[in-house]
Amino acid sequence: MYKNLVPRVAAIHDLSGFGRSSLTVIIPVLSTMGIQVCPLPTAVLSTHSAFPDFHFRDLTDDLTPMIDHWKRLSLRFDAIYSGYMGSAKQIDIVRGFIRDFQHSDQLIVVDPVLGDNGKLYLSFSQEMVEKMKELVCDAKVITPNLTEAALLLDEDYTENLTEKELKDWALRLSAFGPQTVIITSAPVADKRGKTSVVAYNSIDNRYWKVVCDYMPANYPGTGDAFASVITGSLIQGDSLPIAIDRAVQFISIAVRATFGYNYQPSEGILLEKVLSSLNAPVQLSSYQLLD
Ligand code: PXL
Repeated sequence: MYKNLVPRVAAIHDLSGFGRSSLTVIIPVLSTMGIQVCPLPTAVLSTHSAFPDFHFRDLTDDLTPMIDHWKRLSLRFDAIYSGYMGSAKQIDIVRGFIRDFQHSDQLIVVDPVLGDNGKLYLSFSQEMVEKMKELVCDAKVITPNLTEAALLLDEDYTENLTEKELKDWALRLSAFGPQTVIITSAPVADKRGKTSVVAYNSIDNRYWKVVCDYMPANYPGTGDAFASVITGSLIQGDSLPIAIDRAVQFISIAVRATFGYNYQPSEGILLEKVLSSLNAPVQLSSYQLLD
């Protein structure tokens, strides 16, 4: 069996022309981390869906012929990484892709992109939530934010969750199938101005937490950057807590590089200014092992 000279990822996400989200974030992050990205675009949009009047081209009918071509080429992927889906129907196609291209030692990351701040994204309905519940079953790693975790678990969205409840949500999500669950935008009880990432690994039954400062600005695409750093870091062989630490540090640096400007948050974090920090050694690691 041949080995890829550079680790290779199949990236199943949309391409939004403006606003720094999805593939326009995923490709530079993973390329900077030394990973080849092969996009399988689920949709093409003029901008991400937070801008009014965006143009949307669903590529559901193009996925199967593109996948069939990759099969004829016998492509081998070290990781499969999915995110924003163009339609609920695509999820069966993506599940078929995972079945057909799966091999041992392969990383399968599903970022169950559905919503944020307690709300579904504009382009989605409950049907997408139900199909996403199926897709997460095929993943080894999932990276929901708090809103997506609530939607997948049929829980009401609340920011009043204790650490014990967050651990319970992560455990219940891993019962869908993934070995590793990473919940972002997790509240930190009694600490206003802080946010956290809580993770669970069912292989060793350990929970991890990384806390960082909360910045009062909403930049679309930060979830894509976060999940991309997690994917790149795990491909590079990092442990789960180090992968989370690297992703949190990268987002923190990117948000700080952006926040001081008088700038439209809908244009996304100023990724281009901070990409090179991905190649710096991990600075001060701050993860905690939870009881
Ligand atoms: O960042 C997630 C995302 C991806 N793709 C599109 C989006 C969003 C979030 O708004 O609109 C098209």
